[in-house]
Amino acid sequence: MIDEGTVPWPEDLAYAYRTADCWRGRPLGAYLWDWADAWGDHVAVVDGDRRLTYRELAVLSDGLAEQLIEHGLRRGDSVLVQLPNCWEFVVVTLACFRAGVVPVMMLPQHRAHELTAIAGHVEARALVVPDTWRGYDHQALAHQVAAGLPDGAAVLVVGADVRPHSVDVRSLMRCGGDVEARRRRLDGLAPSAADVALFLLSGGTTAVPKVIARTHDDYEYNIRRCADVCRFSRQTVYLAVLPVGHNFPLANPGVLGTLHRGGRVVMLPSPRPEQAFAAIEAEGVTATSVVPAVAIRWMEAVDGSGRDLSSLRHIHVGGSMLSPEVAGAIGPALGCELQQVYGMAEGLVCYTPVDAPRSVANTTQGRPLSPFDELLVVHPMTGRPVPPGAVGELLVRGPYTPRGYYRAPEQNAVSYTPDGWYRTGDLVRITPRGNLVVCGRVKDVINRAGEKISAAEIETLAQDIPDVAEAAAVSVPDAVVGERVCLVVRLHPGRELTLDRVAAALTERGLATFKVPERLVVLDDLPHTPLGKPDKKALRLLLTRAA
Ligand code: AMP
Ligand code: DBH
Repeated sequence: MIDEGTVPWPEDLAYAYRTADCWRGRPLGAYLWDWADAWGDHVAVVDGDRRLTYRELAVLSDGLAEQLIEHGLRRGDSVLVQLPNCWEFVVVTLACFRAGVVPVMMLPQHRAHELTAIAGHVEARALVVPDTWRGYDHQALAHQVAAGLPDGAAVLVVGADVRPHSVDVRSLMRCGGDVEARRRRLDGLAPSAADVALFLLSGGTTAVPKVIARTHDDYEYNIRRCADVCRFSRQTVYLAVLPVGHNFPLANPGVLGTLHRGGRVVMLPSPRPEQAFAAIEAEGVTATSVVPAVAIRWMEAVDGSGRDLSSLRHIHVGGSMLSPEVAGAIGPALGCELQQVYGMAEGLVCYTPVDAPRSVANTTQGRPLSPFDELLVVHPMTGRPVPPGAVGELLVRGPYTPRGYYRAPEQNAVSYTPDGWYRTGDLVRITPRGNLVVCGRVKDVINRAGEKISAAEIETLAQDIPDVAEAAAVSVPDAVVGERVCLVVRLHPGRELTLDRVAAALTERGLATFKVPERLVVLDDLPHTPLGKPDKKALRLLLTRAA
């Protein structure tokens, strides 16, 4: 069932990817029982006191998969999954893969603005949420979002407080019955490997986050290659501290890469050093992935933490710019090897290899996962290739980089070239030895601690504040989170505005908190480009001078 909203790879390339053993033609759910058959009694997932073996994981996931079908979900239907890092996330995701239901990976920080837009875009049939999380009533929000959908949607809840009209996810998993018979039934209903396995969100550059459709075939290849490059094995104990709705901790190699190799996944809902260090010590964690902001926090907290981190062998750091100085300090401070990662939910992932010389690990973002990845560095204005080693915008194609966003033909005309290259919006150069160095970007996003925030999304909402005549969202550098959102506005004559009012207005609209501007600058007039748009370059310069 190829969805009409996806952009397929050309037939000849799909054939080449299949014959080259990139695409293995098996849906992700099929691997669940491979793992259970091979490593049944081995612990697969740890979440606090809860420990699930591979067999338990398969049984619970199959139970939930069948119950999702019982509840009317069909192959190809999509389900918003908004859970913190917890064992239920793993079961829900694998159950979806088994049933051919497509999970849409949301973040716990998302609110009405994001949930409503995405649920509408993918025509979600259900939402999976915690009852409450960090003091926020997700269940109530999920019902509100579901009620706004033309056909409604089921609200599936993880937690103790499951209210009337909600469905208890944990009880669905434990539906009893004959495990073997159910396994065969689900095998018979399995999706095709060319189907969409999951939807990822792009940090994006548009007023609403973009949706990326990843197929079973392409995602499994991505997971497998990441696990190879990072040498994941049965001995791997992986700590998931970044929100697992992100591609990076989910699959690069992350949670799914660990399971694919028979290792053990430790789910932790926060990257705070105290909790993370305690988990590393208690579980003998060997690998984890973090954004630079988290790595910096960990380095600051490691002395005097009193924790034994000696099991930690590899730390994968990516998601935003990492200076060579900070990179060089991470390994010695945490007593492990740094691997830099440059990746994107749109596909391409680069890693510095295990055992790379320091010069490579500390100053580059590594090389692509696959020999079939095609990279082109072009002049951002002319689109023509730059000379070898020069800086330009990175374009990419390959076996795990889809050819377009989901149901977004107009955006695709901008973000993809006619011959299928994805325009990353990142400025890179490629070293003589083939390693990539990220040098900046041309896209209009703000990268706050690895979370990408679309300037257009903030501007669209800010423009609706009655006092605002014109708004521009720009990044301001920050020592801790890398960049913060600064809103620059021109007001209608005689009006006033404060940062608190901006924050209140955008929060009221249901914008995720991490996107809310942390600085406000009011100007009499905004500088403009010749095309009449706010001149972001000039604004950033103005802000750095004023700082
Ligand atoms: P997304 O498209 O939302 O998945 O975000 C991917 C983007 O994150 C990339 O296009 C880069 O802009 C940024 N990014 C990821 N890894 C790195 C890195 N190691 N250094 C700099 N930027 C990065
Ligand atoms: O930032 C990202 O989106 C990212 C970073 C590292 C990513 O998607 C990935 C690795 O796969």
